[in-house]
Formats: sequence, structure tokens, C-alpha cells
Amino acid sequence: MSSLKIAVIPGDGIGREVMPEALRALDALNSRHDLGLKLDHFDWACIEHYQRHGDMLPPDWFETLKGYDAILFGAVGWPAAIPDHVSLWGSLLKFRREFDQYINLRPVKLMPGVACPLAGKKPGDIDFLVVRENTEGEYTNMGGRLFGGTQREMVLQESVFTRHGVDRVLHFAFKQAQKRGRKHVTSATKSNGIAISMPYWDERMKDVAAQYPDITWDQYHIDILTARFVLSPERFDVVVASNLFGDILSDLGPACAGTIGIAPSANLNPERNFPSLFEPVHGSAPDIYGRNIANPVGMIWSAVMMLEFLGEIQPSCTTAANELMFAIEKVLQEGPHTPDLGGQASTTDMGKAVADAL
Ligand code: GGG
Repeated sequence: MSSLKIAVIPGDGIGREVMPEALRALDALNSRHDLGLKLDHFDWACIEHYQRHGDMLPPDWFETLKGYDAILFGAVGWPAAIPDHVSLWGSLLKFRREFDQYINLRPVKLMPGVACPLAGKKPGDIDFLVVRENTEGEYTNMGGRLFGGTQREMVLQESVFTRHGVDRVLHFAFKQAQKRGRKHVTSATKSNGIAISMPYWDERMKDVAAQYPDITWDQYHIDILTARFVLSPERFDVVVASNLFGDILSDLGPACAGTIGIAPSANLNPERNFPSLFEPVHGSAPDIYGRNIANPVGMIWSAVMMLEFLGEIQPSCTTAANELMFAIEKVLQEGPHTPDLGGQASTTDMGKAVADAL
């Protein structure tokens, strides 16, 4: 059996606390199923690496990582030391762009055992996928500042929407809908206010949708869509959105489903020309770092998504993914729970409980 090379990057803040819990579960599964996972650790983060070298990553990071089968990533950001845009563009966004991880797949699900803040919703009512465009859109570092420090100060920020980039994420969303029960895609734009790029997205949506007659679809302006997420989340199946809108929706969705602490994500290069990256939706949360109270489930569930992805090349990983998901479900139902879920357990307690449930 060939080995699967995994690069482990805990990153900053609570990324360093939740990552060991995902590794605890992976270690158990690796020996039980002989998965052949070979894990290498990289301490590339704001504290230490940036402070010592003046950069988030070493110059040879691309060559170092490109041969890996997957990257397991914790979180990025330590704004007390490094501005957030410097750390994000210096690491996570480099991975997404240079490894062409153009899909950011973020499942949103109300799980049994998790209290829903929306009145009357039960498991099954909230179960959709956010498909976020991940390499272009509003996330650019193109633009500039003119007349700095004067009354005429002016700041410009460009967005980029290419036909290639928009079409491929729309096709991916429709293909995901084909695998699901309700077979519906919702597109998020803001075409009345953002008058060039968003009508273009709508135009491509109409064109791509016509190629999937088995899938129904609709589109909303992002403002009313956020209201619908809160008022009637059961209407959504697959939601496809630009980089910024997808980021916002994939924080709002898990918050509607109880906690962002359990939300996973997969940054995919579906063609497997480069490694894909798996990370919790939450960030580094400096406000709670060091207290061992972060929910480890978002990180562990991201490891499930990694195993599912690897399962297409090594079937034993699919079995392991199913077992790990089952263990997460058990702990969400029975506890112990971290404070975001109303409990008093530590990150370590909850992570150990997931590993014990395997
Ligand atoms: N684990 C995810 C993480 O560190 N997120 C930080 C963040 O702000 N990400 C922005 C993004 O996903 O675009």
C-alpha cells in the first residue's frame, strides 16, 4: 500500500489547540485501518515564523508542499503582532491561489445534540452546502491609495471575475446538487448595486444552469439571502457564491445551526494537480486562545472531509471518514461539550471523547 503524505500546519491561536485533537483521531484511525498516512508538521505562523523571518512561509514553501496529498490547516491570524491582511495573504491565500484550490466547500448542518438559535428548527431543517469561489472575486490585492494623508485621499480596490473562474465554480455547484436529494442550487449576488461583475455572474449562472435540466435553481441578492438563511434555512440545498459572499454566508450558516465551532471546510483542487487543504471555518480566535475551551469539532470534521477526499484514491480512508463522522455525531449528542455548545468541557476533553468513540 502506498503512503499518503499529509502536511500539518496548526498556524495561529486556537489552530494550535484544535489541531492536536484532529491528530489524536487520525492517529487512532491510521493504525486501525492501516491508512498509510504520513504526517509532516510545519510551524508556519505569525508567532515564531513571521517574527523570526519576516514572512509567513519560507521561500521554498511551494516546492516543499506540492508533492503532498493534502494539507491539514488550523487557523491564521495574530493581529496583535501582524496585521490580519498580511498574515492571510502571506499564507492561506497563497495556498488557495498557487495550488488552484478554486472550490471552498463548506457544509452547514444542524446536528442532533446541538441547540439551534432559530425557533422551531430541528435536525434535517438545516442541511446545505455553501460552495464558495476561492481564488478570485472580491479577494484581490490590486488597487491603490492616491493623495494619501490629504483631504483628497482616495482608495481603489479591484475585483476579478473571469469566465473560467466563474464557470468552474458554478459547474461544481450543479454537480454537487446532482448528488443530493433536493437537487437545487441558489446563487448569491448583488446585481443591483455592483453593476458590472454581479450581473456578469448572473449571466454565467443562467448559461451554466441551462446545462443541468435536472437541477432547479434560483438567485438572490446577498442582503435578502442572509435574511432567508435566518428565517427559512430549510429552503437551501447548494448555495454558490463569490469569494467574499461565500465567506460571509459560511459563517452565518453555521451560526444559524448552533455554532461556528463545528463547521468544517475543504479548499479543493478537484483535478488533484495540487494538494487540497482542509481547515475549520473559524479563525484563530485570539480572544479565547490559551484557555483550552475552543471546540475541536470544526477541525476534526475537516479531517473527515480530508479522509473522504483521499478515499477516492485509497478506499480505506472512506471507511475511516465514516467512523470519524459517527464518533463526532455521538459526542455532539452525548457530550462532553465545550462552552460554545453550552457545556464546560475543555478542547482536550471533547477531542479525547471523539477519539474514544472511535
Ligand atoms: N481556519 C480558517 C482561518 O484561519 N480563517 C481565517 C480567515 O479569516 N480566513 C479568511 C478566509 O477564509 O477567507
